[in-house]
Amino acid sequence: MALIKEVKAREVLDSRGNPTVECEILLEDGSLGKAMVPSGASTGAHEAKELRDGGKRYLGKGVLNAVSNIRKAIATKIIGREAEQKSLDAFLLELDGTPNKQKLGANAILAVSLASARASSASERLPLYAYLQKLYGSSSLSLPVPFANLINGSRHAGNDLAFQEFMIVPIGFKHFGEAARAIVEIYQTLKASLEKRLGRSAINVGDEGGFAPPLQKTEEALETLWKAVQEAGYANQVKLALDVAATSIFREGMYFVDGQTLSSSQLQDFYTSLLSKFPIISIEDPFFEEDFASFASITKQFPNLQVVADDLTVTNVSRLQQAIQQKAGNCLLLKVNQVGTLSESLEAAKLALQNKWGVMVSHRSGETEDSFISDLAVALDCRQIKLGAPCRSERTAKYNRLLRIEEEQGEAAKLAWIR
Ligand code: 2PG
Ligand code: MG
Repeated sequence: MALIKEVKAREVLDSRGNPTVECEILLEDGSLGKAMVPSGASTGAHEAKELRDGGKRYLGKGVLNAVSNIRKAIATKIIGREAEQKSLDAFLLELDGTPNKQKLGANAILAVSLASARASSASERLPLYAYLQKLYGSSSLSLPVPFANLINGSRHAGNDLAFQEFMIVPIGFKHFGEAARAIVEIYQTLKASLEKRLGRSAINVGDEGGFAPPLQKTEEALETLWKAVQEAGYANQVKLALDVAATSIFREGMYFVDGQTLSSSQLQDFYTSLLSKFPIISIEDPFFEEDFASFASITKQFPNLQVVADDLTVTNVSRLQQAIQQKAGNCLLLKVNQVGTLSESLEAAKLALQNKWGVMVSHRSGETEDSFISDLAVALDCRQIKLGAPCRSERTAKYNRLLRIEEEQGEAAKLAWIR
């Protein structure tokens, strides 16, 4: 295994125009790896700490301290070490020494962790997904079913929708390319129908490239979305999914939805009614991030529903263990920057899959052109990825990477749905 020769870091910009960290690692055999770190808006309280500079520069959002931590505290200690992922990540944790990576910053640590993985894949002359597959130890690869967020609400948009993400899930296809095509055709059909009905301002897009129309009610958004699916001719091959991001609508024990104030059991009734009207197969973060009991209740009530834990579990093994024990959900949302190293993300995925939970690899609302997560989803063989609308380059970067992987895999490429 090659030794680390050089480590560079810099401040670059993410898709919301905020600074983020980029790291480059050069190995002694000449292999180079580069990675950029994403950033959330509806972040979970238990996520690893993203270090921001504060002060006036970039309205407090600069990441020069994180960059300097890579250049000084980290680079000096890892140059000359082997780029072996597990031991490197463990060493980074040790260097930081805090439970939530607040000393060096999860953004600094993750940039190094991912850049090193890329450098190692180059060193082994493997495509990133094949290197990650080896690292993770999965016996097969697959192209993931893309969860495409076509209507944005809540903290990702300037409209009044209470729920954050209204997604389509193309489950009836053999190839990723066909699924991507269906998503695009539905997206364009939705665009035309929104413009016709609500005017041009309805086709402005939110943070994840989905439309942010001036709709108020959850049902209205679902109806509009489902009509577009039907109109585009895909009703038999496409289902719907939600990310409620319920912590964003939770205050003092109650949920604020569509002009109503709901208790958790009333919110569960609301989901029951939505499930009876629309072909929804997956709901993410249906309740507040500490409410394991309500997650367990909805998981029990709807055995065929995928209940995805995001802010609840934050890609963290001990939070996930708690959720598994309490049967609070049945699918882990996996976001590498929630936990801050590649190795910890892989451990979380392993724990989920061993316990018959699903795993959905996910982007963040603040993204970059880095498509690492596409390779990761293929490598884990987890069969699901959340990557926003097929619009805006930080989103299409992930779709396009998957299209390239599918081409590279040829006949061996398979797109499969698990539930
Ligand atoms: C989520 C994500 C990504 P954010 O809640 O799942 O869609 O949003 O990155 O803002 O946390
Ligand atoms: Mg979420």
